[in-house]
Amino acid sequence: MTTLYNPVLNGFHPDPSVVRVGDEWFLATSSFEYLPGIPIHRSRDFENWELIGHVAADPDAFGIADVPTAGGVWAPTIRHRDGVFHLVITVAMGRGMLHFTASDAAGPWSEGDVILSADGSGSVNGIDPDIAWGDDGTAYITYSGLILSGPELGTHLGILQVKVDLDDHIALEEPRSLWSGTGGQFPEAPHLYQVDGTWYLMIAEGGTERGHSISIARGDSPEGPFETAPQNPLVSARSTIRPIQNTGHGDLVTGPGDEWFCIMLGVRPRSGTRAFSALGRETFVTPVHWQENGWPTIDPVLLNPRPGTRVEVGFAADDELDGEWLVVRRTTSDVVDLASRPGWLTLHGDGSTLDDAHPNFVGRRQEHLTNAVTVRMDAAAGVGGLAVRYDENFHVEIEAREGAVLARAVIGGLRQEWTGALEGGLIDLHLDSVNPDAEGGFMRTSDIFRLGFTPQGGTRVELAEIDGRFLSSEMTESFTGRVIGLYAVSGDVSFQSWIAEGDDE
Ligand code: 6LW
Repeated sequence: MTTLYNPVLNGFHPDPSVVRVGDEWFLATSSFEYLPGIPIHRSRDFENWELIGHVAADPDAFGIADVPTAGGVWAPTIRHRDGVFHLVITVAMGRGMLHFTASDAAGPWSEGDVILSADGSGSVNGIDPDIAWGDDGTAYITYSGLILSGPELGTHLGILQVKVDLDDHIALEEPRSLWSGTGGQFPEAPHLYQVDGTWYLMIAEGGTERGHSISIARGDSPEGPFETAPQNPLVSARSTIRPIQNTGHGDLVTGPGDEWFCIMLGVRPRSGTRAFSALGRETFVTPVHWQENGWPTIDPVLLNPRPGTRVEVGFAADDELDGEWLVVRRTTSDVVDLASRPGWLTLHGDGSTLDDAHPNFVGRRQEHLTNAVTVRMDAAAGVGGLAVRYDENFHVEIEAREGAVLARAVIGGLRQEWTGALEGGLIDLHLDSVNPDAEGGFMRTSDIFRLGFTPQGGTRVELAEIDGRFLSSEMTESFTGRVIGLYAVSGDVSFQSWIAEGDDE
């Protein structure tokens, strides 16, 4: 019996798409400004998932070297046909709508071809592309695009479709409008399925926040017309106090026993008022049931977090960092140096800071609501530290230099700093995310950051406590989630170890 852990993927893994190939399942999620981009997870039991690779590691593959926050690599669809994996995405404010292929989902993937509009003038203009093939082999791209309507609706998002030539990567027609849901804002994330000869079009509507939902329609052709299901929406947490909110953006798949499931995104806001989601949008799963009337129902998502984790990393010269480490709009090799000081990870500061678009920063998704990270750093030759980043405008860090330690909170345009004295350069830095409820207070927040340091041979010094709510999905404009990592501002800053312990208490 498959255990359905929820989240399926902890930490920011939004806009999930899943495909089954025999007795293996492959999950692709959005990655925005981070690289390597579009993580691919594989499962052989639909319960345990492992990161097996990424679609691309170079910012030029997506066109995100200078992409603004909230732009970048948006929602993928992953499918498999005749031995080939197909993945389509839109890089918002980047290369546009792209089509990647691979014979192995772990990679290597192709370089990505722009799907051109019918007049060849540039990318098909839309987001959340789905790829599906008709019985005659016609390839369809179904996506969310701008529809110009009359004075009442003006310009709004709707579900569009084009037939495409996947050899020349060009649309074979002008976009056609399909069913666009039940009237919710932002119809998006369309996926087409043929089940027992009937075509189903499933979409998200309501927007990716608290109004998010999943709706479905069906017809005899992949081109429609589609009739709406009587029981839409199939999924929504809106107006509930469910612990998993914003549920939507789903993809259907069969599990090990050929039963059906829906993989989707959601958030886990913490605090009595279900207020702030520190980790961003994560991936969840729930059972689907097909009724006699040919319509599916989808169960509410039930929270069932995996056990806590302890990640311990030593930086050996002959190792590469594993794929969980992320950099911002750069390649990892451009930021990380594991060679010049064997046993240490060295970052070479160039004056850029966490306020900038290209920081010298390498980090890992925060995957648990309660978290404690400790790193050993040599601050003798530079300025750097340990940070939790949401984006350039929302980050919290503890920073060291010869003789001094500083905690800093950057929240929108506001900055606050706390300073401490340090003898010598070798230091342990601590950045904890503490459950506020465990501290006895009923607080309308996600967590409390606790920043401190331990000088070599000394005892831990607490430097600052900072309300965590401002680094959450609800407070920032970013579509990502928290990433905790190492950074350098100037000089050569070396780190010897990384220990991160977390659970979902
Ligand atoms: C994604 C779309 C969305 O493409 O946000 O709010 C975009 N809805 O479905 C990025 O996650």
